[in-house]
Amino acid sequence: MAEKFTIYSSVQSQWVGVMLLALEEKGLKANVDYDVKEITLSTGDNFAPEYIAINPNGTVPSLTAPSLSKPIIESADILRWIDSRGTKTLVPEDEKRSKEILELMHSPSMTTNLILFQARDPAEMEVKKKSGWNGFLEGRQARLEKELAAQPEHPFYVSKTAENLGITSLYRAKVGPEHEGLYHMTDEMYRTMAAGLDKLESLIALPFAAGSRVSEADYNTVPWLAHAMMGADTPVTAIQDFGPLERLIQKTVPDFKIGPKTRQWWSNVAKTEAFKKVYPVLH
Ligand SMILES: N[C@@H](CCC(=O)N[C@@H](CS)C(=O)NCC(=O)O)C(=O)O
Repeated sequence: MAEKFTIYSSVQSQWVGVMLLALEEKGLKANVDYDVKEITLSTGDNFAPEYIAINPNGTVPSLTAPSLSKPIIESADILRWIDSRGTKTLVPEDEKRSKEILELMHSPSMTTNLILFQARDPAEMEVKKKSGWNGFLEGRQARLEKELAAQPEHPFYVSKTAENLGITSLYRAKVGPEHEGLYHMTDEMYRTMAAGLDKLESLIALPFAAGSRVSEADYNTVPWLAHAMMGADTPVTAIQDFGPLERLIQKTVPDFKIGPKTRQWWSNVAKTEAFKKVYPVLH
């Protein structure tokens, strides 16, 4: 029997979805094939010194196994490691196309944090301040300040605490002129996201992202889109409803549409068993 491994997962995470889709695809079972450690992002468990020792980026997912000399800390690499147990099934037919899709979906300029935390005008900012994301940012900030107090010179805590405070302080402040910079930056970022989704439309092969069968190209893209749709307040069971995400982006790019290939691809991939197991609802 293959060795048992450990996954560091979070129900609050987008990129954990890549790993979960791979586990379902391979038919691996929690507690039998692997142990699960749940990391609560809203209380900054990912910033605990013990977790930073596993993943110096303080992100989820991570995977450890007795045969690995060090943890795997990138979702795309985790998928490949899981896929390499037994016969590989997630290798793309069109490697070049798949590489481009992975680079696009994982690029910092496509971050869905834009949708979750940022605002383009005072009305959006007021809504964000009243949303659950406020508590999420405060929970992280409290944890980061605690860890920084314990290790004041630690480069990770120094930079992460300052980074998180940048956005948290805008949530704390009365909505006013100091938010103007955020609005401008957010608008620009929505333009970039719209262009990225147009690029995805041009890259999708059909019926699946990189050819005739499901591959890593699909399972690195599904979590992005599911999380973006959730962040756009799509009803969580409305898996095929791109309306809320389109309207959100159209506020910056009026003629933006999720294209026909992307729609067809999403409909195809949503029929896979792994998708149905991991995404009974958008998250
Ligand atoms: N490139 C990494 C990104 C992982 C990542 O950013 N994960 C998010 C959750 S979806 C996270 O852990 N964020 C915590 C933080 O940034 O503090 C991957 O694909 O695994």
